[in-house]
Amino acid sequence: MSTRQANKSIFSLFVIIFSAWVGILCGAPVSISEAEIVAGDETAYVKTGPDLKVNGSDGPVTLPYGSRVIITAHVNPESSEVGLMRDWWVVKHAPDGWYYMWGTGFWDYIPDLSYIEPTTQAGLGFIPSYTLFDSATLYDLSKGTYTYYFGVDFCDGYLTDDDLEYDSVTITIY
Ligand SMILES: [Ca+2]
Repeated sequence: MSTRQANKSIFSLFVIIFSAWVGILCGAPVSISEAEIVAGDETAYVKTGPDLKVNGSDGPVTLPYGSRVIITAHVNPESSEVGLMRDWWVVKHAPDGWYYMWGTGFWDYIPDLSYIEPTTQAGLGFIPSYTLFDSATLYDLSKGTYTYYFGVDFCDGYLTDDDLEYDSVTITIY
């Protein structure tokens, strides 16, 4: 299993755990196989769903400290999905833990993914490129490994595997 696949699996595992938690609260059945399908469907998903890149690459990327790092998000929804309301999730796992993005460019530390809130709730549309992070205008990433996640799912304020599509990119600073 590659690092990318492993990281996606970790994220899926959190989705499964969180889905189970939501399912318990809502009394809804939870299908683990659905999350596994999402995790294993990267090719189709990348073409039509959210996409993340670091310095234009799908990664993983390894760079020395002080290198310029630009992380961009793209969305290419299927035509049948344009306009559908979705929760939009932007999350990163940094060396010191999990963060989610709220508003534009503000990150909040969270103890685990059960504290996550949607970055926004909006209809799906085509986004050619949106800069989530640029070290030239913000700060240099400290040494360590970071994995950024960007995804959309059914619009209910919770991160579940309902219609979940996401991408991730990993960057290591040494
Ligand atoms: Ca949701």
